[in-house]
Amino acid sequence: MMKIRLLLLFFIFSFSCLYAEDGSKLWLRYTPVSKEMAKNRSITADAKNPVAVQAQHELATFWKGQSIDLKLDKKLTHLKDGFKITGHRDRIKVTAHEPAGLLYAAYHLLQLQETDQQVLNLNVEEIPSFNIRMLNHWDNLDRTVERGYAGYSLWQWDDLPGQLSPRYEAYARANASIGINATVINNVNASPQILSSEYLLKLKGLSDVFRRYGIKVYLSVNFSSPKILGGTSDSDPLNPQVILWWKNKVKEIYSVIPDFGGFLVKANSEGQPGPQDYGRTHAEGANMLAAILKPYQALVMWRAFVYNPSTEDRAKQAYQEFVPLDGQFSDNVIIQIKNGPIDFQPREPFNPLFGALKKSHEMVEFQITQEYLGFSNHLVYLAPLFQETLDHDTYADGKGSTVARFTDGTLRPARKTAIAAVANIGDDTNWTGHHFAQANWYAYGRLAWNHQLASEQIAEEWIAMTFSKDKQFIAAVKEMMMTSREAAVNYMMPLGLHHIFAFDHHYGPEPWGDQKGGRPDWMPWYYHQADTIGVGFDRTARGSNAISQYSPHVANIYGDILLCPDQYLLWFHHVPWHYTMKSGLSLWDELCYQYDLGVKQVRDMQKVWDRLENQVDQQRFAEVQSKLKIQAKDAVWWKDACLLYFQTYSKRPIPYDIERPVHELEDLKKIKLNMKHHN
Ligand code: BDP
Repeated sequence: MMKIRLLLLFFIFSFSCLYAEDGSKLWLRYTPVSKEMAKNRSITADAKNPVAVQAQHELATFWKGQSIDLKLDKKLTHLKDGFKITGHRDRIKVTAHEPAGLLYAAYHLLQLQETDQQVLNLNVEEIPSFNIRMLNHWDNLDRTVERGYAGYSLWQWDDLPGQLSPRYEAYARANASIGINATVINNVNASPQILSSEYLLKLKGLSDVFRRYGIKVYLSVNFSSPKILGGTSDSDPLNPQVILWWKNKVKEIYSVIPDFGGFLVKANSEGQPGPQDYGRTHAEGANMLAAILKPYQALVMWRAFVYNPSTEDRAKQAYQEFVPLDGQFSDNVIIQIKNGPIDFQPREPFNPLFGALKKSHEMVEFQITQEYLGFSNHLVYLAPLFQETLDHDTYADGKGSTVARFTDGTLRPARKTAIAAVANIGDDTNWTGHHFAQANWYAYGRLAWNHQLASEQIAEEWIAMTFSKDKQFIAAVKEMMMTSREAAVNYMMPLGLHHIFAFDHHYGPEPWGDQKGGRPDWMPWYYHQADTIGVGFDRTARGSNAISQYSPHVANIYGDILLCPDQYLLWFHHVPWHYTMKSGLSLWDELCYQYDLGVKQVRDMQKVWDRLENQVDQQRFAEVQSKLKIQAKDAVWWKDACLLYFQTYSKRPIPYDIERPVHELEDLKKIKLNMKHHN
């Protein structure tokens, strides 16, 4: 009896081990076809290119249908690196213009298979929305990751190029499976060292792996590299010695990485060097590099994230610096613009630079890593945030001038269109710290491929491939994901509040924050402007007039307190506590209910997840469950901190039908987390 029991236990144990999941496979949990099945199939490719071979290999290993023919057709230029798939499950023809298109088609087919979709009469044509679909890693050479919450950097510089971690290929494959075709591997606060000959050889090791998956490597460069690395007298972009140094450096890069993509530059921003150090403009700096890269068909992504403490409203500065330069940038420069005018807040209106630049190429930069969204502790599904920005109508060229259409080549023809996002990837086993943060990497890739996809659909695909194909399971998890971003906005910064985070590390609330000697534009009070009359930043004509940077149609709506949507109210207006909101409540009461709603929404997320316990493997279930507990506690922390603090100004009671605060304001003010961020 005892023996049988032991045996039984052993079986159960090995069974659960077999199915134990640690998240390392991401959404790529395909199971290989049996040897038997593999024998009777034909998966052919007429191209010998390594990317095409990879496509063939993926299908040969995982596709459960009969025959697939992969073909390149040089005439089909309109496809770009997209693809065409025709036929039915057992006889499929894939055509592409680029080898990468064949690979994307392979993953498309596998996605259909893995999500149980009909593969009967296929007639699919997919053309990507943007030419360059890019990840930005903020990885330092010492393997710390700026704003990274998933362990150390994936790039093991000490071992490169001799030793290649298997994760490089897994990373490239995951990216290719969602259409990402470009990666900036180092921090925008760039070390000049990355351009040393030693590091370029290490980089070659990475780029050789990535190339097989259709991914090009780009670098963030430090504008002072010529002086620091090359010993020139300065790094003035008009100094012939400096230009010569860059020329030689670029030549060297191409001698080791023939398909190198180009440079990303953070210049004259947050203390980084740049052309302004020498009295030159952003355009002069960008164009110098662009001219050198042009013969190689390469690009300069020049960031518009600039601000300094002297401006009266940080939200205005990028526009003020860049609009006067419009028309001066070379055609292989793309201005890389953060989605909102401040900095990756839980919710921001769109950046007014979109559309305002009439003659320059522009691209969106999102942040997948959750610097301002609870790090990898909070479940926040970001597809709705990405979509909100892309679908925003700027009205800059009349109705329908969405951010997506300004950047995808529709309204502003561009040599190359692009989109970027700051990665949330590190060397954690599950890649992203939180199992659900994988969905944000996935969703970004899917939207970069097709910005018309709905967040719901992307969530469904991801859940089915990552967890379970069960319909009820998908519906429940999708609902949880879809509310998660609003929940975060509600418990952190509802109604247009922004940047009231704890200093420096940005985890948790600190609306009272006032660091001695700190820059005013890094202080929460600068952003919330709370006083005994009300709260919010007046950006109307009576205030900073940032509103004037938007097209008149948008400015009229946002600038009018009666028309401004609630979600941006305190972004654009300083509103009295007693002001009657659209709901009929006073601003103060509304604010209280919003915070309370955020807490409730997280509680509901916990309930949904706990109910699914039997449908998720044990490890991932438990890990997500414990993160949700942290999120629920943090939500209460946010609510109490913000309401108790703002109450010192509003002097009004917290409505009696909502949960009472469980903290004392004075205790919350004492919390100092030991989390320095790495620059
Ligand atoms: C801010 C981050 C900072 C980055 C900067 C940037 O706090 O660490 O260096 O953005 O985008 O959000 O350059």
